[in-house]
Amino acid sequence: MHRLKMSILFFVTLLSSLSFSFADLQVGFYASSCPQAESTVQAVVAKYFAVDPSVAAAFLRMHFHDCFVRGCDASILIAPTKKKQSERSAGPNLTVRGFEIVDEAKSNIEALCPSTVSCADIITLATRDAVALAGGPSYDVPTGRRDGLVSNPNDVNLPGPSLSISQALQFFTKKGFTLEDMAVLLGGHTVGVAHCTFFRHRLNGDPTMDPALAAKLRKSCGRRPRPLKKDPTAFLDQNTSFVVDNSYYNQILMNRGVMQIDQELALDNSTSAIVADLGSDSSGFMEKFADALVRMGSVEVLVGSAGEIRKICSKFNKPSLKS
Ligand code: HEM
Ligand SMILES: *[C@@H]1O[C@H](CO)[C@@H](O)[C@H](O)[C@H]1NC(C)=O
Ligand SMILES: *[C@@H]1O[C@H](CO)[C@@H](O)[C@H](O)[C@H]1NC(C)=O
Ligand SMILES: CC(=O)N[C@H]1CO[C@H](CO)[C@@H](O)[C@@H]1O
Repeated sequence: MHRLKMSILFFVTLLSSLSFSFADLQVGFYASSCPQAESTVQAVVAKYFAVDPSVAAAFLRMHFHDCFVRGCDASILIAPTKKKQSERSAGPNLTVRGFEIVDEAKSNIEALCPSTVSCADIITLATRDAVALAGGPSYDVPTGRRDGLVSNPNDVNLPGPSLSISQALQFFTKKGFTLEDMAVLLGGHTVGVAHCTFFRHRLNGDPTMDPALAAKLRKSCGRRPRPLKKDPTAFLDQNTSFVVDNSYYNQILMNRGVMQIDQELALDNSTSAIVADLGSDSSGFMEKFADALVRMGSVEVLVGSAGEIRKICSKFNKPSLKS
């Protein structure tokens, strides 16, 4: 009797580990279970993009923050409640945006195929679509992610804007990325904005910033530091601020990086040659950026029967097991 139970247990364990290893991410994962999944996300992203092209920046940053904390599991989408904090309560998440776009895509998809398409895949697809709309590469992205059951502000450990290249690199190597990958992914700063609080210390006599840019940013940031909600912002790529292109690299080569990490990328001996290459090779950048985004979207994903498919992206289906 006991042996029978043991062997059933063994068999069940074997089965579930097999199904885990087979159920990897794949392009077109929803082709039969929810054929309209990808087009539904695309339509919602396009609708928002038409009004505000900064959605490309919103999704690139959301995707990065999701994938670099507990893997790409939509843990970033969980709304904090009075009783319980979540990743969104953590400092670096304060200015992540685009939540309402994910919610709209999710509710449209739920109406077509309930409990089938994960929120983690919606972030990934929306990022892909927004990047293409903003002039960046068009690429296939594998899907099949599951949504996580944990979202804890204490897990949020993301690189800060004033780190050195070697300090920042530690965050990327932990997730399986090389120095060149990091340089390519930082190309995400080709769109979007930063609040003055993240670069204000560079505006008075930092010799690595173009004095004309410093003067411009001093003017727009004002003299006094402001709370984040009222803090002015500046474009990270001062040349083509809404376009996913390689102009970020040419800007930082001209000392026109806004945050310290951006300028460091051009100045550090370990990355300056990579930056020069990316700046002079537009199609090379497009290809490498797409490839790096696909790999970023595969970091520590949940697949198979792990996690769940959330019905509402900002809430767990069932109470989470851990906090
Ligand atoms: C060392 C790595 C990185 C650091 C230190 C960093 C830091 C920052 C900081 C401080 C901001 C400004 C946030 C604000 O003021 O609201 C920002 C914005 C942004 N980051 Fe990064 N980031 C890094 C890597 C990445 C990566 C890998 C991506 C995506 C591929 C990315 C995409 C963006 C985008 C698009 C924005 C603009 C967001 C917006 O306009 O709302 N970043 N980043
Ligand atoms: C600025 O953008 C234009 C494209 O609009 C590009 O041709 C040019 O090389 C860019 N300049 C720099 C310095 O990035
Ligand atoms: C970079 O290399 C140059 C010489 O090739 C050297 O003078 C400089 O100190 C190096 N900088 C850093 C930060 O290692
Ligand atoms: C976008 C978002 O949910 N931001 C939250 C970040 O954390 C602060 C503090 O807990 C909340 O007030 C914000 O709503």
